[in-house]
Amino acid sequence: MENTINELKSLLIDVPVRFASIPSNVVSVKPAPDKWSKKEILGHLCDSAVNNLSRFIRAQFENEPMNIIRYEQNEWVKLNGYKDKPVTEIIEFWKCLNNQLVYVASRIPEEKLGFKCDKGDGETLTLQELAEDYIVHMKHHLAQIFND
Ligand code: NI
Repeated sequence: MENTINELKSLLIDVPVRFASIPSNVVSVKPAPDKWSKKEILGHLCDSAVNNLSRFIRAQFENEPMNIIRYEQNEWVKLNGYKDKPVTEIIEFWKCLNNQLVYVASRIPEEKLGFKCDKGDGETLTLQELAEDYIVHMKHHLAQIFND
C-alpha cells in the first residue's frame, strides 16, 4: 500500500499544475458529441475518487466479501455538471478528494489489505488490488488528458 500511496501523493503535486496549464479553449473541447472534454475527464476522476473513498471505508467494516457498487459514469459526469463548472473548482475538488484518499488509505491496518471485494462478475479483488486499480484507472485517464 505504501507504493500506491506514494504514487498518489506525487500525482497530487503534479496533476493540478499540469492541468492548470492547459489553455482554457482546449479543456472544454469535446472530441465528439458523446466523448468527454478534458475538463469532464478530470470530473470523472473526481467521481472515481468519491466512489473509491466509499469503497475504502466500507471495506473496513462490512462483511467479507464486500460488494463493489458500480456507478453510472456518464450520469455522474452529466449530473455533476462538470461541463459548466470552472476548471479551477474541478481541480480543487480533485485535490481535496485525493488528499482524503491518501489520508484514509494510510490509516488502513495492514491486516485489512487482503480483505476481499466482490466485483459482481464472479471475480474478487483484495483491498490492496482495489487501491492499485484506482491508480491504474487514474493514469489511463491522465494520459488521455495530457497526451491527446
Ligand atoms: Ni474511467
